Amino acid sequence: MQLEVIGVGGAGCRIADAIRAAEPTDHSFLTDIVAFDTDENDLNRTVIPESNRSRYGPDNIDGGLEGDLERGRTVGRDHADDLLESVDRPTSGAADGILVAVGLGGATGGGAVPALVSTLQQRSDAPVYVLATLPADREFDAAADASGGGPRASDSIAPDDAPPRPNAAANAVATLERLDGVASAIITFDNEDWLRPGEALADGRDRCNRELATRIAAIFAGGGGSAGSVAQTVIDASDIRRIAGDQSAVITLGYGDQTVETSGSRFGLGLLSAEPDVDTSEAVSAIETVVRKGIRGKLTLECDPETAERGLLIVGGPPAWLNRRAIAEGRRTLESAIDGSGILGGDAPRPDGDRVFAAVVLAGVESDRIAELRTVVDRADRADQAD
Ligand SMILES: Nc1nc2c(ncn2[C@@H]2O[C@H](COP(=O)(O)OP(=O)(O)OP(=O)(O)O)[C@@H](O)[C@H]2O)c(=O)[nH]1
Ligand SMILES: [Mg+2]
Repeated sequence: MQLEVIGVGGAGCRIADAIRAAEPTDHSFLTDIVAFDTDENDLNRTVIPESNRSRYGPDNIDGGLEGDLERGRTVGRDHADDLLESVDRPTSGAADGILVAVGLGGATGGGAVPALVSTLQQRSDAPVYVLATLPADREFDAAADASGGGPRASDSIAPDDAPPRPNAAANAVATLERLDGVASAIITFDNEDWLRPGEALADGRDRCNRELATRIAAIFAGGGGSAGSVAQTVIDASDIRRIAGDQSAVITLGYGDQTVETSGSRFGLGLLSAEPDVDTSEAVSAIETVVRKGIRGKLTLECDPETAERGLLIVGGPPAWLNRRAIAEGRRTLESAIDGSGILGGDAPRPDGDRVFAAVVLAGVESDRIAELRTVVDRADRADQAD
């Protein structure tokens, strides 16, 4: 399918950059990529062309809106309409989906995205998906330590490190609530789970963004229309729409891949043969492995796959490796892993690829992590009232 990507705030713009870098060379799927931020420095660090970037909001702000979500909402509401006109979006009409990327926890992205998504929904028939990161505990815990008289969090933070964000959990929960009923679906990525123990966000975020972008490309690049090879079962924009729904379902993504031999026949005839000589049992085993990883491995938001209402499986890779029976079996594996009713499966040939992959979409999941963030916020509210 054809996807427009809009990044808002520091995280959103960096994630938009990463998605652009992850676009397969043999399979373009992106229309326009645009970036919006109140923070000029962050915006200038993106590789998105200048004509596709827009700085907005009050002048003379250094470092964004520093976590003040109410301010972010006001600024976002004031600019939501103009922002879309302030950048070049020449091919946006060709998009059959829009993905708005944002880090929940800050003020700029979290403040603006509900208004922006609502504007986009009014202006376009295409679904508007939100791609949202959830904050890691260390962001708000470090801030709490600092205000509690212990070692100041800022003492241990390098100059280019992300600032502590005392409001991150509260902002994330509030923005998620505002997106409910506005976003077509909310694809989530939990920084807490993906950052390594003790790792600062600034050190781990590029790796996290690459992981996330790989999954987004695997799902949205789909299987149809590739130069070399067309999928047997193409997953198109309406399939993704069916699985994602239009009721702001929480979505988590799974992924597994394995590098495979693509140099042609192992007997040295590769240069002469167009199709590499792939052993069926090797192909079946590669697909089984990546499907298992995709369903049972690490998800972008941890949850029990059984809670999912709908699921999608895309198996991709060099065409000679895409064994039909193994892909059909993978679909049945997904079907038995989730409790819901809607399952779709397809393949995505990547003639230039060197790996077999499985990308999994689980939609309508129940997440302990989101419940946990709500509890953190409730506890903080109660403590405030007691003071
Ligand atoms: N995965 C990932 N998460 C990030 C990244 N940068 C920030 N985050 C997360 O996103 C949240 C919001 O941070 P930003 O996107 O920098 O905030 P903002 O929208 O620019 O808002 P303000 O800076 O407060 O005006 C943070 O609390 C982090 O949890 C990133 O590059 N990757
Ligand atoms: Mg910022």
